[in-house]
Amino acid sequence: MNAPTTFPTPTDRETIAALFDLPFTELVFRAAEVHRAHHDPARVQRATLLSIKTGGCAEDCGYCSQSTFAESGLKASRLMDVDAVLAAAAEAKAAGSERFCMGAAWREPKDRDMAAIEAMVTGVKALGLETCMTLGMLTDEQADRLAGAGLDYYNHNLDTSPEYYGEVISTRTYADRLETLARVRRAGINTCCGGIVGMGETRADRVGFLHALATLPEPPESVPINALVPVAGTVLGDMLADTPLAKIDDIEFVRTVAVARILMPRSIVRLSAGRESMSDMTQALCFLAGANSIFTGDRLLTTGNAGGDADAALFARLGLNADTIQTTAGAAG
Ligand code: SAM
Ligand code: DTB
Ligand code: SF4
Repeated sequence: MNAPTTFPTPTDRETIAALFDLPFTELVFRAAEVHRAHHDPARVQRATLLSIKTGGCAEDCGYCSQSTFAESGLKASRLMDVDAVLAAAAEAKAAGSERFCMGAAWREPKDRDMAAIEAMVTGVKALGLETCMTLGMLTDEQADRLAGAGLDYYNHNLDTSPEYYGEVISTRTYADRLETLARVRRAGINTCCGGIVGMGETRADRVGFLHALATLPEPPESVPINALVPVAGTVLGDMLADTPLAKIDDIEFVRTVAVARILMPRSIVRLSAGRESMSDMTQALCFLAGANSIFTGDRLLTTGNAGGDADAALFARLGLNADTIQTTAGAAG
């Protein structure tokens, strides 16, 4: 048997573009090799999302149902009570989830909300779950407070390439995003940073997006790859309905996951939003190409998700997370 071939991890756009251009089977094969060298290929982490503050957001992200610029009909609500959040987390834990991700539709948190946010972090951790928060831009002081509460991960996405960003969002810049990511890092919190494909970006933008992630001062520990969930009343959701924008091709989506895996070998790559409209086979290809986390449960933040029963059936069908199965896994981490 031949020893696995190793390829250096590329950090320039040309080499990353060349990876995307590989024959599909060769690209997935290389990604699977990288995956096996660093992770157990038969284990997929389950994370659960909760929208702790929904709607009424001042940002104009063209994909988002929660922006005040969208006409999605979503009713804005206030920050949830700590007890209600902890009850939802306990349910997620009982359903087998490992990480609990709390999302707020804020441009940035207000200092008056920070005490409740800290209580959510400590309470969810006490249940034995990993904690993740996504609250928008942070000051240094807010990042330190989250770290002090014991927050494990902060999600803050770059979303797309620096070149395409302005086509999707005008109320903040790529540099703003990078600044918050640096604050999170400096505070000692793990970063969860990824983006969305299928927003009308080109292959070159997907190259630029993954290049930006992989060349951060330190690669993100978690990399969510979302497929656009079209929401009526949002700029991008309406473009998809009126067909100037086509749904991302499944093969191109798997290629994106595979390149992310190759560029960030040790990170958790999460097959995030968009699974509801993906076949089991496409999801299986994503797992083969190195995705090793999903959002489970029947809701994401405001849109539907495949749900616990569907996920249990998928995992059983694919033999994932069956503790009895021995694999040729490398050490995780
Ligand atoms: N307000 C915070 C922020 O934007 O950083 C946190 C919540 S926001 C909803 C978290 C992420 O969800 C966004 O960065 C985006 O990548 C993703 N997202 C939002 N709407 C989406 C959609 N319709 N389809 C796919 N991903 C979406
Ligand atoms: C991420 O990258 N995907 C999650 C999480 N981070 C917070 C959010 C997906 C949201 C999908 C649209 C919705 O349900 O509103
Ligand atoms: Fe607000 Fe986040 Fe939605 Fe953008 S993605 S509109 S920042 S909730």
